[in-house]
Amino acid sequence: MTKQVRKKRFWLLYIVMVFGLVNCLQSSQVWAMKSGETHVITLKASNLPSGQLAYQMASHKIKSKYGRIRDVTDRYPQGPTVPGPTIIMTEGDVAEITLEHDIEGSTLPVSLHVHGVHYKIKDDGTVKAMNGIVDSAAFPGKPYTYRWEAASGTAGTWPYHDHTFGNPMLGAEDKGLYGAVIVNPSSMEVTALIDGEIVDVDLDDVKREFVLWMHETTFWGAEINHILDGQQIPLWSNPTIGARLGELIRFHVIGIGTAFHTFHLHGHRWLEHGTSSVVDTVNIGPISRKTFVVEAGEGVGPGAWHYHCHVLQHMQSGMMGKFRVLE
Ligand SMILES: [Cu+2]
Repeated sequence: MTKQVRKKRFWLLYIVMVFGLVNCLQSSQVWAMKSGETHVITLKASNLPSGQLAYQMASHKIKSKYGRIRDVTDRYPQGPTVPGPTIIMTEGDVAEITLEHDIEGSTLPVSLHVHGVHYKIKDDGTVKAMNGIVDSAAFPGKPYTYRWEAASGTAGTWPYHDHTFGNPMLGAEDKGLYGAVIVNPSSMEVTALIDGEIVDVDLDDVKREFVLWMHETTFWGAEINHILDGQQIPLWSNPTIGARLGELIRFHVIGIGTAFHTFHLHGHRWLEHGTSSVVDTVNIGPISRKTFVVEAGEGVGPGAWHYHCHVLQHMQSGMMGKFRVLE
């Protein structure tokens, strides 16, 4: 083998190795979560078998800034759910969300109005009479595409909901057309109280997230299970939720409707968001939300820990569930 051939082979091998490494890093979750990705989503406004309105994830593809595409649609339930799918982004990401009208027997516009992230007025999810520009909504056979930008400074848990269906000024958010957007900070770290210390928790260490909506006298829940690659599990009303002792669990508690609530979880305490104040009960008004991390059973051990709204009339109406912590 001549020196020239050896040199050629060396460079060929070098290129193949670098290409392989880049591909490998890109497909790994860590790399993917920290780059400015584009979420190409198709969401349907649909009905549950009971006829109740609900959103459904039809397709979710994540495009990396290098053009690589991952299809994560199978993380979502196959049918419509209440609450609707949780859309998870990282600061720096963009979402292009096409909403399809799949509501039986209706030609009324249905929309997506989001809180917290950046978007242009055409993506407001309101009717032309309200935004002065366009009916920012889907009609039967005429989908509408929204663009959301999870810009720097928009980290947090935000609601999205309909703003037009059945009532052009209000929409049908209280009839099942709502869901959450979680914008994770680009640092992928959040502050939490763990073993009595205020520490920064790496979000990659959180095993499960529970999204609990407080609507009138009922909790409506969903689990995001990171042990199962981010699988979203519908939990429906007043659910029993569960974790293993010592797991880091992130709660997202959001209000919707007209009532004011106090969310309380037995045996656990956490940091009031953005403060060093240790609490075990938080106030939740309509469309306000609280997000916090707990270590399951920390200092108290396993058990069927009760969670409930602490407004007495709501408790009396059954607004409660269990947080089962297993050994
Ligand atoms: Cu309540």
